[in-house]
Amino acid sequence: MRIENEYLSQLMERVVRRNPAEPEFHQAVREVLASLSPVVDRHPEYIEEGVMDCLVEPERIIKFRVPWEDDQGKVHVNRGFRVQFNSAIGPYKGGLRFHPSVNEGIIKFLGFEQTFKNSLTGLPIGGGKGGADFDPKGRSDAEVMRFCQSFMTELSKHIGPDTDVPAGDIGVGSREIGYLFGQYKRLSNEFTGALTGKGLAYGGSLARTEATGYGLCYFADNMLRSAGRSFEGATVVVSGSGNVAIYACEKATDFGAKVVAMSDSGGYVYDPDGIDLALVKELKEVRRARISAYVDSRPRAEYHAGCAGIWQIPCHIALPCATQNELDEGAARALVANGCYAVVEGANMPCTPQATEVLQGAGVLYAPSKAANAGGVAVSALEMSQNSMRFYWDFAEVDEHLRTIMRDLYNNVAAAAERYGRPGDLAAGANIAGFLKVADAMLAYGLV
Ligand code: NDP
Ligand code: 2IT
Repeated sequence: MRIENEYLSQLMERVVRRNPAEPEFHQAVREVLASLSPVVDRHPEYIEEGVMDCLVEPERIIKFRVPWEDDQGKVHVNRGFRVQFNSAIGPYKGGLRFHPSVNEGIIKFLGFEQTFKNSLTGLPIGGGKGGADFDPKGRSDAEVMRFCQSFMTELSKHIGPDTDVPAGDIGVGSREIGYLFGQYKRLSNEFTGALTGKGLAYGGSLARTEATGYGLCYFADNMLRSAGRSFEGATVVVSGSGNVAIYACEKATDFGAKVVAMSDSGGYVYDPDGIDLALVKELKEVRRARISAYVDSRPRAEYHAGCAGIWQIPCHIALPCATQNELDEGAARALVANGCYAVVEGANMPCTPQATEVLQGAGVLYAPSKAANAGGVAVSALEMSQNSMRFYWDFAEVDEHLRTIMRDLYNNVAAAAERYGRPGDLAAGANIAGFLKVADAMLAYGLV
């Protein structure tokens, strides 16, 4: 991906040099800088005032040891991170990921993306991300609790309702948030909204569980309609079977689509009759089982080991909702060849740059993650509002806010693309619109 502006191109070289061995971070920064060339050409003050240099450097990185004891009394030591990327427009906000693949570069890419995503929601939240290289798979509840308590013992020193408000991401769902919040409350001796995604019994918001997947489909619905299409009657493939994938499947089905495939890191299921979502929820949310168990109760469905094959299934709309770089160039070519007309990113950065190029080159409607999956963090911000008010809205009210936020977000992104000479390029539009608000706040502060 070429960065036209000379200064930004050199800045990119510095980013690569100063952050060695962090390919995901380089990928995320390059993609943003490539679309900001027309902006800085028109507004050189963003370069002259140091905004661009500050933007690619996290305000703070916290890195810590997380010792914990398993059920046999054996001690394990994991690595914990919190990257507080940018607080120009609000307290740092973003999820925590527990997965063995987590490292500083991954958290930096996620924190960088989060800054623009949070700006796009229109709500007052800055960008942050955290996590640990801990693998919750196969661990007992007691082990997960001890890990979360140890993790929060350090993290609690750095967060707070007006400073930094973490939430869930891969491997961090309602169980983990419960343990983390319980420990935060105990250490701080305060009941404040320092985390979101909380359970409904202790300060959570209705519709937060559904928000990322529902918001994804609300965004997609706006995008599809503007192109004279809709979910109605469409065949959809969803990768992943976690929080985002499940509620994307639910809303796409509500909108009249048939979802025929879902996956996990072991493989994918193809169900020609349409995915039985109640069964997926039972397997994933209750039993924490593998997706392969789906075919035990659905004899017409097929299980295939390995994730990549899911993109070979013919579909009209693809919703990658598992992880970064899960959809590569070959997968994009297969989607195009099979008549896919929309790819809407539920996961963060699920398409490789080459895949995005193939999709956009073929005229596929492409919705980048920082716009399309912003519904989750948007409802997290609404959870913060409700916590501050010490009040709750009902499901319909939160859902209505979410619909409005995703509609406005789509319009804002499409308009920014148009304004900067890239009509229809929602990836450029998202980068530009997300950037402008953050950059103008940074300009207003002077050098900080
Ligand atoms: P979950 O942990 O609930 O689910 C993750 C799903 O993706 C699981 O099915 C998991 O399979 C699969 N997966 C994870 N890693 C890999 C991998 N390396 N290869 C293949 N499959 C993998 O996470 P979420 O649903 O919350 O998150 C999914 C994506 O959405 C992530 O990119 C996340 O950053 C993004 N996101 C999440 C938001 C949220 O509110 N939760 C908001 C916005 C974006 P397995 O169980 O086998 O590991
Ligand atoms: O990537 C994301 O936007 C999230 N994991 C949700 C973050 C949040 O603070 O709700």
